[in-house]
Amino acid sequence: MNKTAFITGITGQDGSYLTELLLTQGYEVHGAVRRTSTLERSRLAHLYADPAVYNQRLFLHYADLDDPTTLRRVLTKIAPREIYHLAGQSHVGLSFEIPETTCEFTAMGTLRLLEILRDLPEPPRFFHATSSEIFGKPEQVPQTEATPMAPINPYGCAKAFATQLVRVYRGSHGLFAVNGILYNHESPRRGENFVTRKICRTAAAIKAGRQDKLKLGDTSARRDWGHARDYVRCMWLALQHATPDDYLFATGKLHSVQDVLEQAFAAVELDWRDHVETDPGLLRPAEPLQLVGDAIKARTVLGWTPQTAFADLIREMTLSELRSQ
Ligand code: G4F
Repeated sequence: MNKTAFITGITGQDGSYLTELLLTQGYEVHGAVRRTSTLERSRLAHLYADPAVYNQRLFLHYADLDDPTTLRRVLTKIAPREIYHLAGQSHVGLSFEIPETTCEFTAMGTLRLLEILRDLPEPPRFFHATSSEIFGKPEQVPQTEATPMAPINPYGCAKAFATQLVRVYRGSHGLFAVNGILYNHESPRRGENFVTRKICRTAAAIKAGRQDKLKLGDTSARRDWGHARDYVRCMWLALQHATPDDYLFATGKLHSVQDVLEQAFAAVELDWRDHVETDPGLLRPAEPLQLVGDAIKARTVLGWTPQTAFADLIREMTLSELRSQ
């Protein structure tokens, strides 16, 4: 079997864990990087610095979702069996500030990629990392693959557009195209502007005496948080199945931002009440109420279950931050 994979968003949290997984599965891994990426300091640095891996089994190409000609050239040359499409502007709060950029990359970028795949002589299997944000403020709790899409922010709208197009290209053009509806997934490699990393990082900085206050938005907001390492495994499993379909990946458990605070500050033996302040500027114009998923289909069809408990995730993230103080 041709074990060549191509990843958009390879330098991100999920891209780096997925690269590690695919390398251990014997894949040759190719990734698209933007010309502005600084690889030495990226989440791929350990692989980039390994002469047995970089340019032997891991290859990086300058290509971008807003430059379809380059993407087409790269994909024609390497002819991957699998594509994992993880790239895009993924910060919900920021999508209210830069809605056009968000839609350009997240929605149109996906469409451009699907158009390229359609023309390839042997279209690769395609995984699209979509989001629970497509559901907006769902009436159905927990959500499933059948829950209607009704996004409430620009990011969710862009993802809903891309998700539906993946279904169209699967149905109308016969592509092996899969949507993975991913709920929040975190790790020590999470971007610093997402709430779990922000809290864990600041708790460690306060412990180290380098900071005193942590400013947050809505601490009563609740999410279904899992570990990114578990979520890249389901991406791979979805592309190994005999037929393409949509799958929802979630832990099924809701926790609040407040719970993250309690776990993170407990890990550094501090009381969060002494350090946390509300910043109205961090409140969002609209918040989902109960984004929690039922991953029964992924469990029964793909054999996927998340392995990491919420408390262990937050503790791992906080201790990792403490080590880098
Ligand atoms: O960590 P967050 O920014 O993640 P959010 O908005 O849920 O989005 C993440 O998960 C989605 C999957 O469901 C992905 F599609 C998306 O790409 C991204 O990965 O915020 C989580 C919650 C929100 O309710 C937010 O309002 O935390 C609340 N929050 C409170 N204070 C904050 C803050 N969020 C951030 N980023 N920063 C704060 O200071």
